[in-house]
Amino acid sequence: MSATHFTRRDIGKLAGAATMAASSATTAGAQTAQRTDVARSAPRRFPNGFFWGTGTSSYQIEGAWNEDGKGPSIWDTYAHTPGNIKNGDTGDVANDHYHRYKEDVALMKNFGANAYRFSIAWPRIFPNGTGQPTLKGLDFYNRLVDELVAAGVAPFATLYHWELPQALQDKGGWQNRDTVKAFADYASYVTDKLSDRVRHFFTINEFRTFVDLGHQVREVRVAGGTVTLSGAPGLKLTPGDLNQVRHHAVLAHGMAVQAIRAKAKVGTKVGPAEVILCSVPLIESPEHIKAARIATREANAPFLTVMLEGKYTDAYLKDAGKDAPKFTDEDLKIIASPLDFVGINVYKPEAYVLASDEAPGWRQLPYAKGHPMLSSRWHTMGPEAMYWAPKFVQSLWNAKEIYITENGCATQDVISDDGRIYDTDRIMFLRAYLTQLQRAAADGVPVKGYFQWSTMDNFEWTSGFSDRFGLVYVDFKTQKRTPKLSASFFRETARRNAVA
Ligand code: PNW
Repeated sequence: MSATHFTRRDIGKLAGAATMAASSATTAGAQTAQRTDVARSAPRRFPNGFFWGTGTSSYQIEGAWNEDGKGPSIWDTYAHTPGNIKNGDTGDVANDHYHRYKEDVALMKNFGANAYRFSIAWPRIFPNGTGQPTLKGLDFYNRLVDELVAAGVAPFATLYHWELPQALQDKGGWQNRDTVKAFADYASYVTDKLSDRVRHFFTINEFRTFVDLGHQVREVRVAGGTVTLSGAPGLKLTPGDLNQVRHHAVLAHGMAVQAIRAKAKVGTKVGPAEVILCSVPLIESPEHIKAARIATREANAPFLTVMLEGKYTDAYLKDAGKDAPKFTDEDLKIIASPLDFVGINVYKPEAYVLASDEAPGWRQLPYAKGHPMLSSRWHTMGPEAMYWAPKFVQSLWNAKEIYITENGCATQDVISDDGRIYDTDRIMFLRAYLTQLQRAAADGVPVKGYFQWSTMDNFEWTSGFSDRFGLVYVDFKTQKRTPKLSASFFRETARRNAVA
């Protein structure tokens, strides 16, 4: 069988799903008949009630960058500045999701998702960051949420996926403590309007990424070396100023948690969605596991650790010295406001580590030159992170509920002669990571849901449209959406509530 000679039925057999198309007419009986063999092999099941979702963010898909009274964000400014984004791409139109959200919700329903993580663009609601809201901006999210609920897809909303209103950046952005209060006010307004239908709110997405990439640069270890990453607003602050921005970001999270609790309908849950820097023990023996756990706690000191412990670690403050953030005890109490869940984005290990006799007690290993990479230049393969990250969140901080708020990879998808996209690399990636997540769940780690990144190809920040993360292929010239083979894999996994 060559790749170009698959029939629809072959695909169904391969992926264990009837087909990925909405128009599929395969009967339930035929599906069961095909599946008896799979069910008896390793079931790799997830807990009952598990959420199977995909994720996106507003700037990456919505387009309509200046419609219906929306104010500019720092990403509009950054992407409009020549030289910042690969191929000069921008999110001005992106996936045109602002106008095509109904079609996109239908896609999610077709690939069997029962949850969707999206973000709300702050300057769509408050064009200047504070003051008068625009009702048309809010209305878009009202319609989106209604559409999701009608489709049986639970909405999970992120309040900040990096779109600071430019008007606030002009007043110092996250360097200015007033931004913290402005964020809490915006969170309060949105909760009041949406929490009758949105039961899960994420405060801020990837503190580490927007703070460090946007206000300095970040070096990431990859196979054979390191790469440097950057982002909006494109500043290069001193270490002391950077630490203060980090502090303001977690303070904004804490104040938003309190604002959401004050306004939310009964049963609304709230937590962060942070990209955890997870050290993975290269060898799974007690000494190396312990070293990796301590390393993970320290690496996350300015973000998850302070949110969950209510203090900066001694090592973080000592290392920072005179550059440590300025804060009060009251700040720390706010930052550590009790959470309903911890959301973590897991793409790769921060590093593989081994225990060491020398301080600080562990050694980060360089990635081997030939270590497998995914298409993004920062993306090293490391499925074990999907076991150890939730495991450490439980053992370090005793989290009651854990969500995997992002996991996925970019691929260099091509449309085959038969019109399909055979993203075998994405399926390999997802299966490897999900197998590790299931291992954590089987250990009793309280994972409640998993959000694949991303629902569809979209604007991948400084990489523009060149890194394709979707379960659904998007032709950005025509806006045509085509589910990839991985959408069938996702659908079968969600249907079975087990790794397919
Ligand atoms: C996340 N890294 O960014 C963001 O939350 C998404 O908006 C983005 O599209 C997605 O992951 C894919 O990049 C990351 O260097 C940026 O490890 C950098 C890293 C991880 C995630």
